[in-house]
Amino acid sequence: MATGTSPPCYHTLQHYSSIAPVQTRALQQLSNRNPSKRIETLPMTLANHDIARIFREIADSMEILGEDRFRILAYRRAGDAIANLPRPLAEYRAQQNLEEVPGIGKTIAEKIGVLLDTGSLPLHERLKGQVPTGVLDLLRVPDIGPRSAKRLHDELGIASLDELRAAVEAGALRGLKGFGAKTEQRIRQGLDALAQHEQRTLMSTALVAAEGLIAALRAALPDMERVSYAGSLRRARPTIGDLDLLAAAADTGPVVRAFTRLSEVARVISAGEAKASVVLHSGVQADLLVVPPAQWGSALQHFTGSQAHNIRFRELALERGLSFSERGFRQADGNLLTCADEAAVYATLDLAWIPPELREDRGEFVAARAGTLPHLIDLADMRGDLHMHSTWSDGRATIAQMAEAARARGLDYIAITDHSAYLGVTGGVDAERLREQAAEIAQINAAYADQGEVFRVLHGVEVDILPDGELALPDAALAVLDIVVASLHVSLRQPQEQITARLLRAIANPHVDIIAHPTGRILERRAGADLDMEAILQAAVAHNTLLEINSGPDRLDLDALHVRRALELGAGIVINSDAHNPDDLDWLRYGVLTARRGWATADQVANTWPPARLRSHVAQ
Ligand code: DGT
Ligand code: CA
Ligand code: CA
Ligand code: ZN
Repeated sequence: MATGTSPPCYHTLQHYSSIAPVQTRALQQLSNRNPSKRIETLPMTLANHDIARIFREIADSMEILGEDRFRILAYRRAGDAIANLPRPLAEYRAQQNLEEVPGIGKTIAEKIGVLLDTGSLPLHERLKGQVPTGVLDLLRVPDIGPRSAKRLHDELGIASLDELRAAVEAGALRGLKGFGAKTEQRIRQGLDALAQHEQRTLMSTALVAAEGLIAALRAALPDMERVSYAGSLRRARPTIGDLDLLAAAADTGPVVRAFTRLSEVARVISAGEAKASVVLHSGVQADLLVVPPAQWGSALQHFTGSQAHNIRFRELALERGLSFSERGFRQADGNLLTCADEAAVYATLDLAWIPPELREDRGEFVAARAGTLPHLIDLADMRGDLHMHSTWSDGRATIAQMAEAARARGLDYIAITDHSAYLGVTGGVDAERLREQAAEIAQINAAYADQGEVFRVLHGVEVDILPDGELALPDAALAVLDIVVASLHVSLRQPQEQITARLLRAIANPHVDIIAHPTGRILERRAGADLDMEAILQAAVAHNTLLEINSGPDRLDLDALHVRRALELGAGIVINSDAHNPDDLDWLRYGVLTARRGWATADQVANTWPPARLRSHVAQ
């Protein structure tokens, strides 16, 4: 028996007769026949994601038209800021704090007002006349920027994705100066990827949205017994398709109604007595299911998934003559065994409770039965953050500010790792500036020591791995640093053999301690480099080089599968924020979730270690 502590599942008093499900279905059909009663009607204001899209279209159009860079940047920033807001824009305006949102200034705030009041914006309408929507669509192809889009339109008359596809098939692109066979091939691949692409939301966006919804629901319904997110978000997938929320209440209707009335909700797709589907202002779809408290455990297990995990789980149940559904275990005699708690669901099949991050049918059942599930790392285990930037390169805060923010978050140490000068990043560091930076860091550490603080700042760098595998700083400059983080930023599309050799060379450099965001992927936008990962992971073990899980919400690189393989081979992992301002330090939680999905324990992650152990490891 793998667990003994969780409460057992209970027989319900109710016996399910064979016709009960039919009755339920009939009732549902009845209620579906009259949907207008169930669907809430909301005033037709633009949702945040509509307004974000309008600003982004303005930026894209202006870029195609070659307008002022700073204006373009302002609209693009506003679009990004609005897309990530937790609350509807109308609320910010009502509270007169629109302009306090970073990325929204006076002009943008006025334009938001016009959009909220009238549903459109003269500037946007005018630009639509100058740049057809189909030309803006061209920018969705990964390798097409504004300049190429403009040329495709002006020189070949292409004004839609379909026309682009036809031009590619006809070989018409090769007539354009600078558009070779290679470019054509990449555009073809981009079009294919776009055709099968399903829009997914970053885990960070979904998590913030889910937490907001849950807090709002709790506030609206103090009597509600339990509420949680489930689905791919609970399993910590890097991106999620839709948000699944589960609540437990004896009376389900009021929970559904409170949910559809939350201010985060832009549109109600459907709403019944126990479930609802809505679209949030962020554009994310959210499903809510409300169950009786006695069924909480089985429902949470079901809606957490994954589908592969659930299928396997149900097979294991059937082996014992139990048929499992979100309501509980049905015995051969028709009795239903309900489970109020998820641990009881697993315990019924002699399995230890399986952390959601592991529920992908990748060996978790064997481990749960044998009692060998890993004790997964937690955010609270993190003691340091070994990759972040300051105003010495492209960061927004000083070293002292980053240090204080990290200390306030409970960390014991950080490494400041500004970019090497090579990237062309504002004020990157060279050997000379590194010496000046060392003096500033020494002062900050001396001040902490004087105050009796344990907190320390390590001195590092994020050095570029040049296209030939050479590093952008000489060994002598690296040798005096506490931590050297090396990363690929340019020429990510080299062929596998070349880019693998390039990274292997960096891993083998004795001064390099950490490889940052090893594959360089950007979620939903750019695939990682074509690396021979097995060779990379083995080299990391051989050279004692740590591999980073970059916690940037659009990176999460290494991904969970590579983390798991790295740990199997015995490689060391670090989880870093790559923060460019103090708030980004909070990203560590996404990195920790990714590590958990990769079956990582705290001890396998080097920045959970005390500083002395870390120092001796990187000194090897
Ligand atoms: P997503 O939304 O695409 O990121 O992925 P999930 O895993 O959140 O999938 P979703 O939202 O379609 O469904 C949530 C969970 O509900 C899923 O992980 C398992 C369960 N589920 C949904 N449909 C089925 C099904 O047809 N069979 C089984 N066994 N489980 C299902
Ligand atoms: Ca989902
Ligand atoms: Ca769903
Ligand atoms: Zn960085």
